[in-house]
Amino acid sequence: MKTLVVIPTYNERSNIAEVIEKIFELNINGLEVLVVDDNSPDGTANVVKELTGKYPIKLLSRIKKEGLGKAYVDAFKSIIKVQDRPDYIIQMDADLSHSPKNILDFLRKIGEYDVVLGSRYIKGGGTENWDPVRKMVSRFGNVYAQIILSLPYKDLTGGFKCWKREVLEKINLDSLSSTGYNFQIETTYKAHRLGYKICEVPIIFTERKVGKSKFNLSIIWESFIKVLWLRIKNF
Ligand SMILES: Nc1nc2c(ncn2[C@@H]2O[C@H](COP(=O)(O)OP(=O)(O)OP(=O)(O)O)[C@@H](O)[C@H]2O)c(=O)[nH]1
Ligand SMILES: [Mg+2]
Repeated sequence: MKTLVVIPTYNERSNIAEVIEKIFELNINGLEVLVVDDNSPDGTANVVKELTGKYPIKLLSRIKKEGLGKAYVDAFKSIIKVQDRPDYIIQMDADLSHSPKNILDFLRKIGEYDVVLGSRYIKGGGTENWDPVRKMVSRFGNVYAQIILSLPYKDLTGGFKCWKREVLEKINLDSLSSTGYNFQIETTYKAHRLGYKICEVPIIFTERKVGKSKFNLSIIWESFIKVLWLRIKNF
């Protein structure tokens, strides 16, 4: 089975090498990495290029920063287009907030399910070193999306997920409108509506130690509006 770990990056020069090394330390057969970089001014792409001789890594370089959602859509489109397509696609942040070891948990479950969500809000999951405001925003955002969209999953905004390729082929990627983290809610919602089997596995999300957060108010605002819009469109 082939697994592709997709990592979006914007100014992650100080994190990207470590996360890639930790992923390959797991020695998972048939695993490759695709980094989607939005022309990071700090030269993240150069670090990735240097590692391509050592590990099976590909780099998708985008012209400019357009948000996490757009970066993932481009990556997914390029993945399902090629001949030698992966069976499983994992989404993961570059900043070491996601523990590479959880990839093993995802792969254990993905045979039985179509989508596996890394979840901070089920038993065994959690966050480390998050300030109380960030915790509250995340908790509220999840409960809000869960209620408005009638979804049974506890963590809808997380960015550590595993897909069977077929699901990404069935979701109309051009119909996804989220640029920020709402992308995570929107894709899970679409998979759920298509009837795919989704489960959650616990993860501990650790606040980034280096690099700058891209979290901002417009991301919260986008989610608030777009979740309502998704509901209205699908009544
Ligand atoms: N390609 C690309 N990657 C992005 C963009 N925005 C964020 N990312 C990446 O997406 C991942 C998640 O972004 P973060 O800034 O870590 O968001 P967060 O985890 O909610 O916030 P902090 O961990 O508090 O910084 C990281 O790997 C970022 O580098 C973007 O516009 N384009
Ligand atoms: Mg982060």
